[in-house]
Amino acid sequence: MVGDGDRRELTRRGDVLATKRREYDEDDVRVRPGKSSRPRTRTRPLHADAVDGFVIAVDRGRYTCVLPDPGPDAPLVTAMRARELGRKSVVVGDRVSLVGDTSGAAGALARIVRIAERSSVLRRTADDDETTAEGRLERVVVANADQLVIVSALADPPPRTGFIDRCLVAAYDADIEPLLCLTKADLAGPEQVLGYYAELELPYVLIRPDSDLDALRDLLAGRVSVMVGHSGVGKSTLVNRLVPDADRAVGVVSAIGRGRHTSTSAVALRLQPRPGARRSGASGAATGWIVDTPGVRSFGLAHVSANSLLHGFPDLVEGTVDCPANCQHTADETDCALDAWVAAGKADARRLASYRRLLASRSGDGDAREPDQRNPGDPLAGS
Ligand SMILES: Nc1nc2c(ncn2[C@@H]2O[C@H](COP(=O)(O)OP(=O)(O)O)[C@@H](O)[C@H]2O)c(=O)[nH]1
Ligand SMILES: [Mg+2]
Ligand SMILES: [Zn+2]
Repeated sequence: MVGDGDRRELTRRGDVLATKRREYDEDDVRVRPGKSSRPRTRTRPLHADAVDGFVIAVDRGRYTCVLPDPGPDAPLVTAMRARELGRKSVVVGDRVSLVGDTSGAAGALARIVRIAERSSVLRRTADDDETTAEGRLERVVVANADQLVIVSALADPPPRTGFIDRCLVAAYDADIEPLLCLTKADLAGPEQVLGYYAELELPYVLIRPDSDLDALRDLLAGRVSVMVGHSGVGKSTLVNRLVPDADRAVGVVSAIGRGRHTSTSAVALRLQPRPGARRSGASGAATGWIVDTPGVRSFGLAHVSANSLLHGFPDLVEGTVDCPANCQHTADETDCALDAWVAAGKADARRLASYRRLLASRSGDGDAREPDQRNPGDPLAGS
């Protein structure tokens, strides 16, 4: 179930209804009338002195922020929410305005007074992370991501195209570019997975223990990338190779966040431009960010319409032009044109099956069963 509260920042484009709740800004904040006879001001000062921050970690009401382009050793600023934010949530990836003590000195606490409009929003599934207060409250995992890095091993554990399909739908729906990152290429070839996606122009990289990561680094440079993948596929190994001091970075975040770093919370890690890579921007540094989402198993699609789900299946889109009006494209729709489309060899039957599995799972959003029980017939198909 996705409650109203979960939808408050949901905006979608195109054919999908925008359900954005009215956004509050500081002009809305009523200052309580004081005892003085001063005329009542309806607005607060606009915090002209506020500085920009980028939220890299969230832990129990404390937000770790970096100031723009401060270099690798710049202090991290710890902030709390200002009251005028109202019920607006702050998540990793948010670009915020900070006032107060932004020195980053020990014990210093700044306040977040504004959240910039988000260019994208990724939500986790309803069943993820009900163990922490933040997890129960907020289903937005990351804001402003440019790229979703879908990490899948080619073996051990075997690739699950159902999971990849779900991620692709979430990425296209959120207007985030997908990148398929196939790990353990030393153990198995990518032919089967790539064959399944042959009709899609899906960018991918192959990772093996001895491969240099230049191609991946170039794709990550200057962007905010979110990494997602099942346990055991090699995410931590990859992060540690990309960001050799990742553990230290997380440690710093944890110390500032007043406690243990919870393994379920997302953390943004700064990527250094690789030596020799072309540099961009006035600052000369094409800094990228990789967001690790350890507790996120998958992304929620409950809010995605049947037609928007199709964005993850561009090979099927053309097959729906002969569908009756309001066709839900499910297996129960006797006149759905997708069956004929597949029968005519225009698309892979496994793709239609995967699309329909997503359609079905979306109603409950978050099938609690193991992938193997869900898709007994097709070893590639689990989600
Ligand atoms: N053969 C092989 N093993 C890998 C590769 N990447 C990671 N592993 C191993 O896979 C296991 C799981 O890796 P880990 O990074 O912890 O996965 P995570 O759960 O996604 O963070 C570890 O034993 C790694 O050493 C790879 O490219 N090739
Ligand atoms: Mg790991
Ligand atoms: Zn149809």
